[in-house]
Amino acid sequence: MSKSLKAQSKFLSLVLRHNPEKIGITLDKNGWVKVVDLLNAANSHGQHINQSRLIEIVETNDKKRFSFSDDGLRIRANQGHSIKHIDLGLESSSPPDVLYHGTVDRFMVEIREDGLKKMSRQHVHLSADEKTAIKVGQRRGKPIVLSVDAKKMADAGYVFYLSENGVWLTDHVPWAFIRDE
Ligand code: HQG
Repeated sequence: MSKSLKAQSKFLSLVLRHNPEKIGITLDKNGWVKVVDLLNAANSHGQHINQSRLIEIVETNDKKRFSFSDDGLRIRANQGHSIKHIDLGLESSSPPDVLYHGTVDRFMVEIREDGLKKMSRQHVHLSADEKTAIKVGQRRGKPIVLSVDAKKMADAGYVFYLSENGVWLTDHVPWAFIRDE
């Protein structure tokens, strides 16, 4: 991704996941905003994005963070929201036996006590492959990869969702279901 595509993608993450008020837009309860409203608001706040540029950002995004609605008129972030009222309307899904979470040592004392919490986001984020978890942990320092007994959790009644872009989401992972060896 070129630098400005990356910068524009970060801008989209900010307004579509965390802070739409920054540019004076509101998201509907499922996280959608009209493309035309987003583009107008972005351009009046110094982000020069037109329709074809927006399509380029969505299509080239390394983690497929955004989706257009089927009719192409609306856009939303696929996961990662911190805004509380957003319901992505995801169906629950049966997870694989093991899912992974990347973190760093400085959180481990609390994680051992409380398990994985969603912190400021709407869900705990997990991945089906270790490589992704390493990258997620690396954002904060030397990565630690935790293995989560997802199948056991599901059997015990915990609910999992799979986002449009392949991220596994759940509300809380108690320490009893985590292995850190
Ligand atoms: C940690 C990025 C203390 C948790 C990534 C993490 C991901 C605890 C941090 C997505 C804790 C929360 C999400 C507890 C968990 N006590 N710390 N009990 N439980 N933590 O950013 O998973 O590029 O909200 O380990 O790639 O790091 O934005 O979650 O370190 O997919 O699309 O608290 O964000 O994707 O941090 O990252 P985050 P995350 P995007």
